[in-house]
Parts: sequence; C-alpha cells; structure tokens
Amino acid sequence: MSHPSFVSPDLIRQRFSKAMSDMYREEVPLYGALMELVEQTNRHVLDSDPQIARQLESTGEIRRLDLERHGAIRVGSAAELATLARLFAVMGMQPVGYYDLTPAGVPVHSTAFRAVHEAALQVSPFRVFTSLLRLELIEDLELRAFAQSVLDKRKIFTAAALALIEQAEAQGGLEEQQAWEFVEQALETFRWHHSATVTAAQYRQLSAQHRLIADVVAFKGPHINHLTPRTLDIDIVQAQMPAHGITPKAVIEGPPRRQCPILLRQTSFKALDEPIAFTDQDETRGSHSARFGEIEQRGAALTPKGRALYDRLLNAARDELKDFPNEANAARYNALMAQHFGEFPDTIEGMRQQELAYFRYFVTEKGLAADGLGGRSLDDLLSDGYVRVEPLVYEDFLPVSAAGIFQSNLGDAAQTHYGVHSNQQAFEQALGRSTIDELGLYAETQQRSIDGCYCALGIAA
Ligand code: OOG
Ligand code: NI
Repeated sequence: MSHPSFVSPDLIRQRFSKAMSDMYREEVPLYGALMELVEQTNRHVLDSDPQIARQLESTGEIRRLDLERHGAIRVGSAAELATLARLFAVMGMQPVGYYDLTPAGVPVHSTAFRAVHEAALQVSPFRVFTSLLRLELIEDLELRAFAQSVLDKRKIFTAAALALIEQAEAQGGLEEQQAWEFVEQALETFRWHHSATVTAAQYRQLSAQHRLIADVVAFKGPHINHLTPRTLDIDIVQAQMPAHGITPKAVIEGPPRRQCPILLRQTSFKALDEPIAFTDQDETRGSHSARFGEIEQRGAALTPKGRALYDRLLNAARDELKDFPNEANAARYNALMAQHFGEFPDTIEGMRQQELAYFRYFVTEKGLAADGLGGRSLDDLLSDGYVRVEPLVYEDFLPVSAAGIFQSNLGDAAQTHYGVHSNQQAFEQALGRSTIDELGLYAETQQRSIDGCYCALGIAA
C-alpha cells in the first residue's frame, strides 16, 4: 500500500501536463492561439449539440476535456528511453502499444506513455508519443558513429530529476514537496534549447541523412515537438485555422467525419523555422524546424474486428488514390474515404451488435429503482432500459496517421525507403520492459463496467 502522505501519481501527471502546457504556450505562441480556437469550438459544440453534451457528461469526459492533450518527443538511445520510462512511471504513465514508422520512411519506432485505468485517465489523460531513433538505419558508418558519440555524451535529465526518480522508486512514491520539485525538474528534459550541440556542417550532414536524425542528435535534449488539445469537432477547427493565422495540413488524418466518431482524427500545422546557434557560430545563426501544432478529435476504441475493418477501408481508399494525400488530391481523397467508409456501421447499436467497438455500460435510474432482474442478459437489460451504453474513447494513436503527421512536418523530401522490418523486441529491450497491448486495456475497462452494472443491479454475473 502506498504511504498516506504520498501524492498520487495521477495528480503528479495532472500537474505535469499543466506545467508542460504553460511552458509550451510561452515558447510557441501559436499553440496558445490554437488552444483558444479549440476551447471556443468545444463550447460551441456543447451548446449546440445536447446529445454530445449529455454523452460526455455521463462518461465523465466533460471534466477531463479541458485538461486533455498529448505531446510527442524523440530520443536517441536505449538508455534515454529506459530512463524516460522510469520518469513517466512516477506519474503513473505506462508504455502502451508499439508503432513502427519505418514503412512510412521515418527511422523510428515508438510507444505512447499514458495512464491505463479509466479512473486514472479521468484524473489526467495526458499522453506522450515517444519515438526512439533507429541509428542502425544510418547507412554512412562514419556518420552513424559520430551520431552515437554525440548521443553518448549528452545528459537529458537533471541530476535532481534522477535523484527524485530513484527516491520515488525506493519509497514507493513522492511527498508533496518532492512531487512539485519532480514536476519542475522533469520539465527541464522537454525544454527547447536555442543552441545546438554540433557545428553547422555536422548539422547539415545529419539532416541530409534524414531531418529527423538531425532533430534528435543535434540538440541537448528531446524537446517536446507538439502539444495537442482535444476538440469535439475537428472539421470546424480545420476550417477556421486560416482565419486565425494558422495553415493546416492538406487533409485530416484518420477516419472520415461520421455521426459516431471512431478512433482518432488529427490535423496539424507546419513546424516553425526557429533560430539556432551551432557550436561554431557565435554571431551568425542557423535555423531548425521541429515544433509544430496539432489538434485531434477522439472517438470510439475499436475491437480487433473493428480495427481490421478500419484498416481495410483506409487502405482501399488510399490504394485507389494511388498517392499520398496532398493539397492537389485532398478533395478526391475525402470523397474516396467517405465512399469506402460507407461500409462501416455508423450507429452505436450497429457497432455494438457487430462487435466493432468497445463500450462502457451504465445503470440507468430505472435500473436502480428495479429489483428482481436476475437471469437477464446484458442485451435484455439494455433493450429494457435498465442499463445504457456509451462508446469507450480511444486513448491511443494510429501508425498511418502518425506517419502523415511526421511527413507533413518533415517535408516530402524526407521520404526514405527502409528495407527493414519492425522490431518490437529490440524496442522493448531498449525500453527495459514490454509494452502493454492497448486492446487488452479496452476489453478490461468494458468488462469492469459490465461487472459494475451487474453489481449495482444485484445480479450475480
Ligand atoms: C510524433 C508524430 C506522431 C501523433 O499524434 O500521431 C504524433 C512526432 O512527430 O514526433 O504525434
Ligand atoms: Ni501528435
């Protein structure tokens, strides 16, 4: 049992997410503009669509909406990744899922650190998409050795952060004062640095290999490269971005617009060109673009069957487009997506009957007032109005979408073809533990909600 005076990891995560957002808002003013646009849009949707308002109210998501965001970082070595895993663990964040980005020409593989239990997610759904650079994909051996030596020398954690991680592990938690200090110290790892750790020529060489390699290797630490708020209507935000001085990417990644949103829809705006001082340049300054903005709309988590259908329809639309979605073919891409996704049931009951999505079940007033319901199936309880159902929100990421987000920010020139296979085992070895299967988490949450209904209705499961 944890010590009574320890701050809960969920609360530390909530504080950290807020501190990260404040830091990013100060560093990247466009993020502030985007946050305002998202807040306005969410208010508008809640005012004009009572059904969404009711749904978010009943799942409790309404209370996490304004807190909700994800960030992304990229690290350069196994040691960095393993220590990050320990740092995130202090905040109750576990590595969920494995994403291989090499098929999309990005030399990384990734996981998402996040809370895993619905009660913890409710306190703070903060997630960090974390990528590990695959140095072995640098063909030029000399350059690879150089990158390795630069990475070996850097220290991305403050001494105080490392000490607090050790303390949390040894004591089983952090006390109030330590927790605040942990937030402050942990934040330093994600801060932007205006000075690079390499010369301008070395930067150019790394960048010529892949822009992402330069982004990871040439800097003191894994700067947070975007922070993404959650919107209730991504099409409105996408349409209004230009009027707010923000230019979005050509298409929204993920599924098309639907009555019942599924998985995740995302859009981003291009990375900013920022002044950088290389080690051999005191006065003249170079530039680097890494930090961008993104927004997302989250929908229902899909079962393996639903996910297979999603992947099939997405691939069919993309195959028919015969190219990556871009400015020129955006309208056709949207039309193809809408056409193919006509096959995906777009009602809660349709998705539930066909077991395409995960749900949470809640006892209704009528259910609480009733007794003698023993022997009824869940479907009976549902159709008789003793329980009701809401889709379980998707908490993870999508590899094709992530690749699209990476690409739009790296430029098309960054598309490289790697003849390698995904290597979850190597990733987990670097991480120092295995990643958690997200589908298992959704199934558990769904089951807990069913068990909770049976318990509240006095029915033996
Ligand atoms: C991560 C890109 C992926 C998402 O939301 O899918 C991502 C990165 O650029 O480091 O953040
Ligand atoms: Ni993102």
